[in-house]
Amino acid sequence: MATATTTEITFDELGLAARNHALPLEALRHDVTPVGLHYLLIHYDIPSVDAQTWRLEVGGAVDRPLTLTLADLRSRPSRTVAVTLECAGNGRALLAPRSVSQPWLNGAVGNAEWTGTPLAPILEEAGVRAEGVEVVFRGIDRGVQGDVEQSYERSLPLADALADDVLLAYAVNGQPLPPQHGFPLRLVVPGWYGMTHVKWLAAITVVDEPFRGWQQDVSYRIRQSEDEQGTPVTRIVPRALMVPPGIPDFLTRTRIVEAGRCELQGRAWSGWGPIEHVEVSADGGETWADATVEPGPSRFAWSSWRFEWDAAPGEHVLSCRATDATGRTQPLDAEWNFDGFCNNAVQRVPVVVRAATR
Ligand SMILES: Nc1nc2c(c(=O)[nH]1)N[C@H]1C(S)=C(S)[C@@H](COP(=O)(O)O)O[C@H]1N2
Ligand SMILES: [Mo]
Repeated sequence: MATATTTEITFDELGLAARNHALPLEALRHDVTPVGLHYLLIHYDIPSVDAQTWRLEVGGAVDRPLTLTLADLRSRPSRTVAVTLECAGNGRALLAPRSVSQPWLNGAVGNAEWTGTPLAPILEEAGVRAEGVEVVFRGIDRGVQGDVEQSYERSLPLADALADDVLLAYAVNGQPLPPQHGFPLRLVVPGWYGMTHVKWLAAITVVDEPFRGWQQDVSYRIRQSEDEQGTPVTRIVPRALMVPPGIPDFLTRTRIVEAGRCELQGRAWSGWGPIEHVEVSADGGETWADATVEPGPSRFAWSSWRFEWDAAPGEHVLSCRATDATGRTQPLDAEWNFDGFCNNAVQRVPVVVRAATR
């Protein structure tokens, strides 16, 4: 990935942004994100898959390779779980200098109900051999990235792949997966950044040495320069976002709010531990006060928060900050890295409060 030399967004970035949309922040109001409002990230093209001829191949270092149809998967025990998914590149465009890629501001998130069948029993049926160390998940989609032609592929250490909450999902919010979210089958790994949740799954392969594919070994690593090996991106670091209050200015999205009591609300999540508290600042991060937090329906679904703000006339910058049970929290200023991953610096929402008209 290249680093941008100007602050202006390029046409390449605009093209990516127009294909891969964010969650409109007002949609944080929905407990479960309606499918069309959930963010999207598609590296290459959305495959068009015939469910009749599609098969999932489970193989590699296993005793009994399996070939499964969609009907086979649907006839297995099913589970539905609410999971907050966030792209590891969320916040990338707010870094300076920024890496030239999908230029997310902060809306690359959604909270959906995924239905599928647990992965662990399938791996057990296939019989993972003693030499198996990782499991590689391959999507049908192909493209070129970093000058390398590739299928979209990511791996998980065996222990993480065998975790009880990892699903092979064929439905979202009670409907078959739509093409853009991975029809007919995707991986769901609660708590991990989006790149782990491989869509359009074609093959699951147990390997006897760490996977060195491009999306594993070159990308999705926190590094300060291109030559550095860096450390892998795994679980989601905490973030809180607010429903932008009042009404927006069309172009700048600056919020216009009437003076007086203003109820702020939003969501907060972390892949490392439950959200312990959310704080709100109305002075750009100088002073903070606690919001009321209500946990979500499952461990990896976002929590809700509320805060009564006494809006005084004038210009303000609103921020919110989440802290999880491990003590992880959000910085005021972004922590820069070469590819622009995991930027969970606090949201800044400029608001103009005008004297009440009534
Ligand atoms: N096969 C495949 N799986 C994929 C991707 C992809 O391009 N191809 N993108 C990944 C990334 S980077 C993210 S953030 C999530 C986005 O999931 P969504 O579009 O369903 O929100 O899917 C992941 N799974
Ligand atoms: Mo992503």
